[in-house]
Amino acid sequence: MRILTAGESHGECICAVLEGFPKGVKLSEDFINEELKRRMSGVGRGRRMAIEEDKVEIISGLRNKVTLGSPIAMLVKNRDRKIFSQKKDNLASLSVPRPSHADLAGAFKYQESDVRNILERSSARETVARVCAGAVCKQFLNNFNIRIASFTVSVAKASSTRKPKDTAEIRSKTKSSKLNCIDREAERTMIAQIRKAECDKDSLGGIVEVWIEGLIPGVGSFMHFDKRLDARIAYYLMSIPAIKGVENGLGFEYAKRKGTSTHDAIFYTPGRGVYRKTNNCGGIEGGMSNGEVIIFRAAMKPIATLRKPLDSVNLTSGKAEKAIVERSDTSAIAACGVIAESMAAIAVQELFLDKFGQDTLGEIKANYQSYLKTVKQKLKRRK
Ligand code: EPS
Repeated sequence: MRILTAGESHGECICAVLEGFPKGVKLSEDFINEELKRRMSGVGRGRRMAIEEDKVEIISGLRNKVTLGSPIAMLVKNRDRKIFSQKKDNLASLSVPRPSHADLAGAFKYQESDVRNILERSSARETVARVCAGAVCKQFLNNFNIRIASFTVSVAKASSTRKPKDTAEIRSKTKSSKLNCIDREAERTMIAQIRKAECDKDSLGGIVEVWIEGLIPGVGSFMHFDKRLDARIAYYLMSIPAIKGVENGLGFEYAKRKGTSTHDAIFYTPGRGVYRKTNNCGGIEGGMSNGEVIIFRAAMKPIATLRKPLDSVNLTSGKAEKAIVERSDTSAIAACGVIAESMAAIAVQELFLDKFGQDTLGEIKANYQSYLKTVKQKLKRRK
């Protein structure tokens, strides 16, 4: 399966194409729209979200709501479209790059002095396409009872230590949250921090946690580096704009511990089969799912655009100036969780298809069932 996205922040639309998506999967457009709505919400989002009404149009790959195996193309129209018409757009040139944005490196790379030509594509608006693709993959994974959920762990220094039991708890608790949070008390502090940052014309980052539940052991592979499940998920999470760190399981904390007290010991009873009492490695060993819940964290830096801009340089005149001030978010942490879920869904589906086949859902289900039998037989033999 391959995924491509296209579109500029203020172009006609944002698009996603999924090639190699299996035939026979029933897709709900409503579900994709619910996911898009989740991406738009959350305290700290900017005025653009009040303009847009992100709704997907599926323009190929389906017949009677069921996938054909042909490329699935989706588009979401931008209401705030200004560029890419045949007419001259009258958008002012932007010559002073924002520190921490793609502006300066992009201007070097594409030999530009107008960073408008860089920021249109580097804008996090592109994540609309990823959420569409992720929502399609989630619906495929649903056939195998694989559930994906996320929650906000922290905003700046305000953090929650609450651990959920499972994805069902994450879903039910985050549903009514304004910040994709499972901890109401911590959420209040997080919201207060965002409100303060808004007043201070500042921006904030945070940490999100993603849970993937129900994946059977053996998805991903140690046979080659690019087939490792942890590597694939980390790569895709790292590709989300503003992400600066990714952890699996205990992550960086693991490095401080001793092996004897931290590795997840293996137990067996005839009733339960093989099981673990801990999940410090976050559901992945040797680049493969081990049957435990898969847990990742992603750290988002503060949004690059500041209403109290930092020092920069005018690329046309070479003179010192304050960076450009564009409309932006104060915090996009709630959206980040939804996007992280989407990227995790894409990564998991890719390696799931590597193991169980690509063409039709029926074939993949048959392969899955026969593999499941061998896993169960192995457990029985140990009785
Ligand atoms: C975003 C749309 C953008 C920004 C934000 C996310 O819209 P506009 O630039 O018109 O305000 O609000 O993008 C960025 C933070 C960025 O750095 O580009 C969206 O749809 O998520």
